[in-house]
Amino acid sequence: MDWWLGKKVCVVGLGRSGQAVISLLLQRGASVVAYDDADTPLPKSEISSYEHRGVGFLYDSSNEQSLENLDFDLVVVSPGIAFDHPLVKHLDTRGIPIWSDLELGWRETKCASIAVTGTNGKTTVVEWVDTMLSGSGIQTVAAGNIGLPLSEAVDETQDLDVVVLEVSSFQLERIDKFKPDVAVMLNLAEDHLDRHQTKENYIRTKARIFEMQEPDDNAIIQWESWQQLKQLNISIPGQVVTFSAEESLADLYLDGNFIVSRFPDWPKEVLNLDDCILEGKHQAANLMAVLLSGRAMRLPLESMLETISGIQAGPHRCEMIAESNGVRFYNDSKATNTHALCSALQAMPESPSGPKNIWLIAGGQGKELDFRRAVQDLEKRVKGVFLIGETAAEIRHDWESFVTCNLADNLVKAIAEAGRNAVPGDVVLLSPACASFDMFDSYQHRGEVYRATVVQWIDTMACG
Ligand code: UMA
Repeated sequence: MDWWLGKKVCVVGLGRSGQAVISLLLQRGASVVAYDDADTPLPKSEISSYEHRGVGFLYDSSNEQSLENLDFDLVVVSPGIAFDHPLVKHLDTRGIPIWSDLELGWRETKCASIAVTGTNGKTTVVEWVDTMLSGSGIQTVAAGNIGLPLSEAVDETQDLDVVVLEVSSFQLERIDKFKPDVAVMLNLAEDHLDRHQTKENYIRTKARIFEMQEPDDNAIIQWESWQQLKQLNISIPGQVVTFSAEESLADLYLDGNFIVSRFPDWPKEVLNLDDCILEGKHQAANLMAVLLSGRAMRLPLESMLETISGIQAGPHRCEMIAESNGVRFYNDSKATNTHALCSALQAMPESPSGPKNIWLIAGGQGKELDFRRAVQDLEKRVKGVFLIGETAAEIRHDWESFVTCNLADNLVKAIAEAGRNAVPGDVVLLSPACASFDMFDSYQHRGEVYRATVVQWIDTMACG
């Protein structure tokens, strides 16, 4: 606490994380100056309330002279602030330390931490680890990219045993001493190239989750991701354990329907997936990461299995939302990249007449990803595609040689077209492979609109 007294901190970004960071810093006695590129990032009343609490606001970051007069001990950036943001870059060249909200929150956290990163499945694994730990009597909270900024959860951590963190590549860009007791890396596929430019940059940033770990710390990593790190000569200082849905050299792997272990103190067949309510190899891999997190926390296997058997996929993740005349409608709005789309296509139920039974709705805001990576799964599973949003034309260009692609004006029309084409045994799947922000507030909003529109469309068909 004393360390913060009189320290001058610049907080960049006034979204949920920025505001949590300001509150934490004020509580610690630091003096805060805030900056946001938006003209009105907050309502006037909230700005006044911050000013009353002593927060200064920097309104013009383009004036070089006024920037020269700025003197800070520290800058804390929100995840949405890119590495090359002009103000942050300027403060960086002056040698001022720059932390992400994650670094600040972690330094102030009073309990152990499990941090989960990777391209797809992070939120799911964080939720399941949180459920499993709570089910075993461990006091925990889920925070980070999942929605609750770590800085907002800091006070709570003094009464907790462990905080389970979803960690994004954006947050890992500006860490310094961040060292989770258990670091988990799931799959690594192309994502956020609009921010990181190359897949290599993206992987290197993700790998920073292990960077400060010591030999006693636990590093849990998907086997295939580990190979990708090795190819880039990135080593992991902690104790590595691996899992894989494909490779039997991993410590936990998939053999048919069984999760199988190579640990001498665990049974060979750890879990029969028929006893779970989950579909797809990607969910099996997520379960393995959860089991290994529990193992790192020294939970007895029996108590883990008790909670895990009841676990279900969360909303917007390959979620069946309706069935009408033998057609099943799935909401996979959480799929914001090509890799997640492929996992969904592989996980969808097949029709008795064969695997090609999916009417896919995709498209949205792009992240400079390569949509062609999905063509193999599209050819195998998809009857037709309805494309929406900013990327519709680009995706049609990449896919039309492999599958019939139609442009739709919006999600409502895409659902109506897909529904009209579907026959009993078919699946209508929303799995956009894109961010949602061109048409919706978030992936959750997109999923809710999909759900409501599907229900309405089915009702109209039933009446009409
Ligand atoms: N801003 C600027 N300049 C910029 C960019 C943003 O001034 O160049 C300002 C905006 O005007 C806005 C504020 O920054 O006022 C928004 O900050 P932010 O984008 O960091 O968003 P937060 O509300 O703080 O939410 C962040 C995460 N957002 C991002 O990573 C983009 C949330 O993850 C996270 O849940 C939240 O912190 C709590 O930890 C969202 C996300 O989309 C869900 N994450 C990406 C993903 O999952 O793919 C990584």
